[in-house]
Amino acid sequence: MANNRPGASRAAYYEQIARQHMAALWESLHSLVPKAPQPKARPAIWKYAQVRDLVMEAGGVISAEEAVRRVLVLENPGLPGKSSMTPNLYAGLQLILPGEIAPSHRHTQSALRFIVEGKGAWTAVDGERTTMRPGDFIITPSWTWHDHGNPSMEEGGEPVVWLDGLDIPLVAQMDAGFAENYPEATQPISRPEGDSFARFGHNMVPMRHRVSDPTSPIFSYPYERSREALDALYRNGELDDWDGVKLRYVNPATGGWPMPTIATFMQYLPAGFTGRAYRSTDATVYCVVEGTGSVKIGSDEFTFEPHDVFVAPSWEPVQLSASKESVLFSYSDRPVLAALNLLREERS
Ligand code: 1HN
Repeated sequence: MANNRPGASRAAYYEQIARQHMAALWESLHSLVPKAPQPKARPAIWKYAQVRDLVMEAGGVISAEEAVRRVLVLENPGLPGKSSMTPNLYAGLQLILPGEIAPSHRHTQSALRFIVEGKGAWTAVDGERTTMRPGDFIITPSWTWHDHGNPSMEEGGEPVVWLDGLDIPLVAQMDAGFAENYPEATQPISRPEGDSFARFGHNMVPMRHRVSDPTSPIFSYPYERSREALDALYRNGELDDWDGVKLRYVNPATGGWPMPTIATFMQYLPAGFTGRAYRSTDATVYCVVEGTGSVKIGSDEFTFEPHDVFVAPSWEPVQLSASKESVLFSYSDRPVLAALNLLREERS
């Protein structure tokens, strides 16, 4: 005697169960358990030429001190109001002007900085400062104190812009967000600049180092080193049909990812390269370092130039082409997918 009620009374029945905070699974089963990922996030690009002036204008709208972090959030057009680039990851462009300090705080969210434009600003993490240069990749692991600063104009400071990548939506989904402010604007510095790189940045680790931490003991991965490695590999004949020359950043103490929730990569595409299509269940945010080219993501196609940011949602095929030799930085939620046995990839 199933379906023995007219449509109108079925709707009335749904209203009745809703009053008891119940819902009919049979109305949503298909979308709850899709045959393949149905990302709400959309392929999208932020052209730096179109947003740069607005980022710089933010410097006149609010000080770093008042804003705490002067950031324009890059919000995926398919996830409006969610401050999210992908279901798990956040992206934003942060500006710090000469003489400014972004005050010290810490939170359970993990953060990365990828330096887009300008040099000489610093970020302090866990008692050590590191100077920013374009193309550098800097991490702020979960629950580490961090503050940013920029030398004054007289000391040669210039506006610095970087891409922030955080696992904010993931941590929100887990209801695991905690944060606190440091009582002073800047944290005390306990080690000279370069100390962590000297300990861990040269394929060696201190003699009695014990891994006690899932995050990398290196805070800054200088562009110079990554670029040099990609260059040497290309000269040696390395070239993958899908990726060009692609390396992943590593926690030198474990061989794992620099942070437990975010994977980072850098890849080189020679001029004239047309890659084959690739898709995976990790969603990836790209930032163009050098070069020009185009990218097909699902049914969208974008041309890219230096400093552009684009996003490839889960399971959308990605195909990269370079008109000039190009270098792309990227980050994704791959460690999370992998840890949960949800990582799938397809290279076609
Ligand atoms: C944060 O702490 C920073 O430390 C940047 O620079 C962006 C977005 C949301 C929450 C915390 C930073 C952030 C953030």
